[in-house]
Amino acid sequence: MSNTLTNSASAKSKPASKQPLSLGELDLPTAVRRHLTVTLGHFDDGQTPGNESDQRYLYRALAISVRDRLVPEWQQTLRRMRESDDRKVYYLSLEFLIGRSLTNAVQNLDLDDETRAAMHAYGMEMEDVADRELDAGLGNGGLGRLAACFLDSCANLQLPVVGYGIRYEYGMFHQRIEDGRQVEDPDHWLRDGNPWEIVRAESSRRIRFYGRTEQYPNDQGKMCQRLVDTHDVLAVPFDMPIPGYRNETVNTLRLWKASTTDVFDLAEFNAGSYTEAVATKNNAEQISMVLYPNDASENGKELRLKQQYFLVSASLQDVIDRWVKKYGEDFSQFGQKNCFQLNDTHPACAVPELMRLLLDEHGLEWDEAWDVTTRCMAYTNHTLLPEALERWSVGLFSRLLPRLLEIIYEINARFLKLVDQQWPGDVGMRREMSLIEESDNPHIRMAYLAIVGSFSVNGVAGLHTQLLESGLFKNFAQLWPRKFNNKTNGVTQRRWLAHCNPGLRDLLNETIGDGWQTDLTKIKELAPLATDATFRQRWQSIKLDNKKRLSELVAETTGVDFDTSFMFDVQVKRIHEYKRQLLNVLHVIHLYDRIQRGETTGMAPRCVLIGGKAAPGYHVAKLIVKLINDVAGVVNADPKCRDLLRMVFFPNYRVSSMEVICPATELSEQISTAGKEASGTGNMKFMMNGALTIGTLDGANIEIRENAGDENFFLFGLDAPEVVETKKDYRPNDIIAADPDIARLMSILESGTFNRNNPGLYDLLTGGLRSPHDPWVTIADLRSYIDAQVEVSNTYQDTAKWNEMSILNTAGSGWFSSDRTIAQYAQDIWDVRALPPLK
Ligand code: B1N
Repeated sequence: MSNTLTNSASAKSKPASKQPLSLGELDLPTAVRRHLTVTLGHFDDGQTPGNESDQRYLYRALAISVRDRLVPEWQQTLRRMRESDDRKVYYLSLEFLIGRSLTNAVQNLDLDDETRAAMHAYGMEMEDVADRELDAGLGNGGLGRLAACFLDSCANLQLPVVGYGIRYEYGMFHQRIEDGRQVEDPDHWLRDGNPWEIVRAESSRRIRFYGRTEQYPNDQGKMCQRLVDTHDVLAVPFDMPIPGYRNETVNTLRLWKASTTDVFDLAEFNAGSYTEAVATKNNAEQISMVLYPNDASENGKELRLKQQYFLVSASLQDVIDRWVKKYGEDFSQFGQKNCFQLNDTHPACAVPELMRLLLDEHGLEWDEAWDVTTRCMAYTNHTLLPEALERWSVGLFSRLLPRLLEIIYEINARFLKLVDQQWPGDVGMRREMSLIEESDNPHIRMAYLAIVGSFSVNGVAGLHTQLLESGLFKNFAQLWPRKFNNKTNGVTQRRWLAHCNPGLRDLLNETIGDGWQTDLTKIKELAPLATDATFRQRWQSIKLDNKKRLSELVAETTGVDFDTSFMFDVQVKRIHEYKRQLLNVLHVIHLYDRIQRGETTGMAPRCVLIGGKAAPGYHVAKLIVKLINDVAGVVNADPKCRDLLRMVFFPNYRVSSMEVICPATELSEQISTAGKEASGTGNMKFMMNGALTIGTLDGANIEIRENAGDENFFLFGLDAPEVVETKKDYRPNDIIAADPDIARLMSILESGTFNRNNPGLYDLLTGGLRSPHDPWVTIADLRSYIDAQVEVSNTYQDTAKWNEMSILNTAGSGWFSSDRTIAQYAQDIWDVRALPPLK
């Protein structure tokens, strides 16, 4: 048998580099068999893979075979990038929450049928093989998943965008529940190898830490700065393909791994400490070892700052190196031709680092360098929570990054002159706006650094941007009103509808065509069908199938039986006080109380599912996890609840679990304290999949309600200004005493119903709820929440009505495609267009 890998006569006559690379043209079954046997050295007997380990081999063989198909388009796209003189964008992010790649590639390459058939030959379903892939969990939550959705949309729109991140050896920890408590296990996601990455050692970069700056005269006698006595680390790039949707475009996510520079400490080496010298390798590799598992809170650790600088310096060097190779040392157009989008302040060191590279390594003058820098940096803010605003101690900074600190001081000095021009003599304003927060232990305000160094500052939902402009960044918005803009988040409908909900995908394709997969505004064509009884029937039966799938997963992972005739009521997101999982639990306790008292008329049976990870050091969040598990334990064991209520804590919530959860959800819980959730993106995934939302006027909920129609959204609670007002005279104990339902549910919680053997266990939580200083004003919203849940219950029992509202939610979700969000970034901020095809 001849194939393209063996040397044919004609191939011999061509130079090797001109021979066609046709590995990707092998039919899929042949490719899989070849990789299974040759590449992986696994079973060559063609027998059905029986055990899990065999299936993992099959997964890998399939993944490599699919990757082979991506490679030619990937190379083409890289060439299109290189040959284009148009502006390019670099999305700098400490997090990319990719999840699985196989099914995404299969879908985007239109290989579904072929793959299915190839797996059948092994007696396997494609889905079961795909299930063997470990999630790439290189992110905490919304911010990291947003970065992944953005890359998908950029590839879909064929935009010249490269993602830059860190190749963490250990991603987001694995969560296990033991005696109702969260236990963290390391996530060694690379243990079986990663078929989706290609290492490019030849493009490694040197990153320099510590040391000191020194003045020296350059060739022209000009005094310049340089760093000496640094401790260096190598950044090695690993590239991952980001396939566009059936458009012959494959973009790149470049992830940096830290490694030793291989230049051993010679003194130590010669002193015979060979092993010690080799062991320094370990030290260098710490930098990319583990993702910090804190969502929306900073921690001030030196290693985290090292990670940030490591990412930023490697990526900027990479871009500048390519620039110099193409255009030489002329940087006059660099700002017009490049744009760096900073995903929160985590990569904000990019501002002083680009300055350093331009000043110290490429000889630009300050004004020129500043002009270039402020033309190409753009900053996205993702949170208003004060505890998440990054500040780095000047002491730490001066040790780790001495030259960067000098540059930051200079940026600040010049900036404060501008402040003085705007507000002459106003020392209070200088203090407030300074990049340095003065105290005994001064800190650098990274958000201010990012604002001063960027030409664009954006929030992630309408309300969030308004609050930034009127609150947190008020002075800056006054100084530079045109810098500020809103870009409401979105999610990719290809993963979060087409892939995760194949039943609904097929129904949509059949009724409105498949154009929505690349243009979600088309989904509004569904709206007229909301009143069509047969269509509603089909809609409902798809939901039921999805509920069955989730119910099986719940049974497998928790042993709890989720009755698919009940309403599926879901809250999945990081566990955080501001997200108010406690409010949800209080409502469940209220239902439990009603059931105990036999007051169940009008109550729609529910399965309540809560999932999410707590930051390992966040004590209160971990206690909330314990409470959820304890309440679930009591509810599920109570025969009186049997026909009306079930509850689970879903363990180890991650991207691949959301792919099963969101298509099955009927009620989406988006119940944060108004003004606290910057946007939310889970809310959008649920809406797309036909869930109705019960929510506050917070983040993107406001826009969800506008797009679904007020009548198709269960609104409750205080709005953001009312929360501020309420806090001035907040007396939760009075509210509890005055409302019998609330008084009763609190007394059930406080009497030890859920902690029989552990009195006082929840005092911290109940004390918080009763405190006049509770920042989340949970009790203030409880009555309104309970009432809205009654509304939900009543509506659910009118099946036709519920389905109509569900259809209208999906039909209204067109605005929430990340394709729309990215088109806005491309237009308003980046000023970039689609890559032209190769000439
Ligand atoms: O970013 C998401 C938003 O939809 C969410 O509302 C918002 O909470 C989330 C420090 C964060 N904000 N800040 C973070 C993550 C990791 C970390 O170390 C902060 N995450 C958000 C997307 O815009």
